[in-house]
Amino acid sequence: MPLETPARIVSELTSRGYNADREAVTLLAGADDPNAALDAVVERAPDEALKLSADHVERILEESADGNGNTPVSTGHDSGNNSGEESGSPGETKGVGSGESEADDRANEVGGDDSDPGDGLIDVSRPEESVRDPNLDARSLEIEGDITGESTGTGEYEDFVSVFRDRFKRLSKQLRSRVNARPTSAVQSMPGGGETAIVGMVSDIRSTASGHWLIELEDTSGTYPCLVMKDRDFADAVDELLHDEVIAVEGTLSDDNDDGDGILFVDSLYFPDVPRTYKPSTADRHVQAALISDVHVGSQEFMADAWSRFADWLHTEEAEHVEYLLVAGDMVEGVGVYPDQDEELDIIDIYEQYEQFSEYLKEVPGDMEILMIPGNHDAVRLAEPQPGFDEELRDIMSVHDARISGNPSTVTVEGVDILMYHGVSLDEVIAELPDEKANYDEPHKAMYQLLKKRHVAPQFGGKTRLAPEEKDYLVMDTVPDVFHTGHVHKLGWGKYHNVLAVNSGCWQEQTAFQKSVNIDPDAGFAPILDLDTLDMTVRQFSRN
Ligand code: D5M
Ligand code: FE
Ligand code: ZN
Repeated sequence: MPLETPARIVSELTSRGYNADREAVTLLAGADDPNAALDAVVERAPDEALKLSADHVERILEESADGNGNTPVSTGHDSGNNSGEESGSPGETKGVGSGESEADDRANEVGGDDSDPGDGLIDVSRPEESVRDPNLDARSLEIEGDITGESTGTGEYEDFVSVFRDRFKRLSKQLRSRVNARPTSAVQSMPGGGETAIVGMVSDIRSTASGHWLIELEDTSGTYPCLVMKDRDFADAVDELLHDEVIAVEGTLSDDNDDGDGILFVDSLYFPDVPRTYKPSTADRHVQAALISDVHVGSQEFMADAWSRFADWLHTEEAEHVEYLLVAGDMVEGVGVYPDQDEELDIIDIYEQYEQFSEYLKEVPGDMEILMIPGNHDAVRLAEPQPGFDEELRDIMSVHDARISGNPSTVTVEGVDILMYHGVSLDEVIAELPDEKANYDEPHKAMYQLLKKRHVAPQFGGKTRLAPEEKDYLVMDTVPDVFHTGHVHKLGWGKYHNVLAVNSGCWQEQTAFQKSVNIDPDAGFAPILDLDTLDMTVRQFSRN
């Protein structure tokens, strides 16, 4: 097998039972004959060594250059060896500024910038410069809100009651500080014409014959009908409502209220929302994270070349600060996820799919901190929250000590809270809301809606399956600094009340189904996040 790229060298070394530090890999990639160099290096590795050092590689290369070794290997000083097919030149897109507007959208600015010289190319003539020297002590990655091992749900009716009670309790707490709400049972006996507020879960939304909106709000004591007149300036907020989300309304009770069939005329409507003044936390040093998802290994449309170019780029000096890799689900294509999916499978066994995924993961630099959560194609329960993979799959994916957590999870990376959620509910938000509020071309706008509702999957009973648990893992108790999703296979990012929302695209070309419904995926891009500034750069590894 040809060994022109660092990624292939890493994978070859791993298959022979070795890891190597980044500098060692770069040196091998720059050798005149990387195959021979690798053989020599492995053959003469110290007995106890599991990780090959740059010193060791350098020694072997020098010896052979001196004529002492019997294999013709040396560091290359021309660019002939390493600029083969696989070393692409990823385009860089414009970064997102730290705009203060509510929706600082920068979607669809992606496009390869071919004039960017040497972008992503491994410069074999200066191998020592493409060496990274990560400060491992400065790293930190903590996980919160992980359902894995905590699931108590039995699927019984009582569990649905408790999960909805918990959702209501926690989201109503966020709203109660803003309105002076009374329970619906108390509102019922208030005199007509009075003012009050209600915090409730949306149980029904209907338009009336005259074009007004009737919203039924439910709390733990009952339900109450609330009327939003069509000419009110907040009437278009009704378009954003989903069933089962928790909101607050303030208004005036109808004159006949204490007759028993009163109604609240709504004067204002509140979402739990993110405060406009929210100040995200940032890392104390310049360090970056690659936010990706939807790799779909095992699918005939998985883009192996783009992936390898991405992995190669991670080995370059340009990527030396990319120390974290966060994967928001759909590692593999899975089996039986959608009708007729098997016709497009490259690997039909789910375990083999994970084994192959793991091979691709090996191409990534060994020093990176990796965190993965499952998606709807992965081999865990479909209902959310999804626990992280079982032991058998963890074993298969143990490459580079990757960490695994449930969907959703909040991961705090050097002080930055990143809420990772695969994103199945985005399909629902996009289907239910008007186009300008949520659409596939601007997936971050649908994410803004989830932030506004402070819940990653508000609506029950639609596309998103919910597993009833004692507590609702899908509520956003605290505001994340970054919200990272995938699933819709579209790239888009922007800031909502200073929170960066990123949907990360995919590594799978358009499938037959996607073609039939006109989904045009953004495939082969890697959004790179500066953890110290929360600025974003998107790199393209696909060729178009
Ligand atoms: O889903 C990728 C995107 O495509 C996501 O928006 C759902 C949609 N999708 C893909 N296949 C189907 C089928 N067969 N029915 C409905 N929606 C579909 P992913 O789950 O990552 O493949
Ligand atoms: Fe996917
Ligand atoms: Zn998905």
